[in-house]
Amino acid sequence: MHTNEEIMLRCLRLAARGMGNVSPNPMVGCVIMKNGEIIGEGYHEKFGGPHAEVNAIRAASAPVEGAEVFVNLEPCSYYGKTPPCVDLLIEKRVAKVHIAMLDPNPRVNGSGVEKLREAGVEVEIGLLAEEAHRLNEAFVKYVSKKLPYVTLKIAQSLDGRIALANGKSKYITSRESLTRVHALRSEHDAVLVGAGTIRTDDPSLTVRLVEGKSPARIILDGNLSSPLKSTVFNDKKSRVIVIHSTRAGASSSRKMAALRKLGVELHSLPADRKGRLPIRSVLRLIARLGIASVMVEGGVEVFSELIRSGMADRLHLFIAPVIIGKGKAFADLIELTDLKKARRLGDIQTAQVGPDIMITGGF
Ligand code: AOF
Ligand code: ZN
Repeated sequence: MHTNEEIMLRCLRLAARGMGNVSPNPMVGCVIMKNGEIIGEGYHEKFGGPHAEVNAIRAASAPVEGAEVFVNLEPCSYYGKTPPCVDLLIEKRVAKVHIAMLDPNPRVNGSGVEKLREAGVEVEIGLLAEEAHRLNEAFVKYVSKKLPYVTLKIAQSLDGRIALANGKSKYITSRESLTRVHALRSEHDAVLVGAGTIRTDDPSLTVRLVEGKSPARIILDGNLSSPLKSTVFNDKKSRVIVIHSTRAGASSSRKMAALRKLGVELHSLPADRKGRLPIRSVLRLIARLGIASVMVEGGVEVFSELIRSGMADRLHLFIAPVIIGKGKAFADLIELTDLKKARRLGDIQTAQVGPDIMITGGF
């Protein structure tokens, strides 16, 4: 026999198989039970493809009439790229639906449950709600705030440096950490760096050490100063997006044409008084591009600004057992006079990765 919790856990496991392929849609898994047996299961496999409920019903080995359906997100109630799952569940005359969490998508948000109940289908909400929220944290933020979920990935020395004073930082952490970073990249829709990181590191920002798709690469380059020969502009491994200031756009038409020819997407924003791209507008723009999660990989300016503005959601800090001496710390541009105002993280986890320590925390 399976407990309801075990079955919902199975939904979450199935859902997670869609990681990297469904965003900006949620990861959803569905299990159908009849007489204490699993008669069908499925998950949302691909963005734009059938929803979890549809796949589970299609896979069912027996009629689903009178069955109990488990799904980690409220079934949808509107015509998107696919017809409403709620209609299908009603038409198939299922008896009961167990939902881990309501769909924060304003087009659903409770109306799926309402429609099911009106049609006489029993609904239970809240089983493993916390786990379900965590799995779809990026989707929840994206759909309810129209902002991407922001993860900071930082590699530093034992003495807290992400680079030498001259900017050199390749490589502070181990190959094992780098492999972990590639896995994290593949779980995000995009990676983001400032133009300084492009100039000093010339990173590729792709996924090479693990299986998985390379995320879009976003470069914050207010002045359009990144060299045309930079690796990101030339390797054609994934979408490249440059965000620059409106003013730079007006005076750099040759460079912009050259970048476009390389397949780079260009977007502009008005800079602030100090000539910087306002981070909130940057994130809004990223969300408008359909990107629900971004992993930020440098440098000091971007990290400091995201932390200061409270726009970062999660931190993955890799600490290598190496001492560098004079150099840069990731939040060097933050200056406080009151310790009470310092950003303290919660939900801390630690792990050893090869010779390095990985600390994960929530802002
Ligand atoms: C999914 N997969 O298994 C469920 C979703 O454009 P559509 O038709 O794919 O609809 C996307 C919305 O459907 C999504 O934002 C979410 O609110 C809801 N549920 N979506 O991609 C699923 N159950
Ligand atoms: Zn649906």
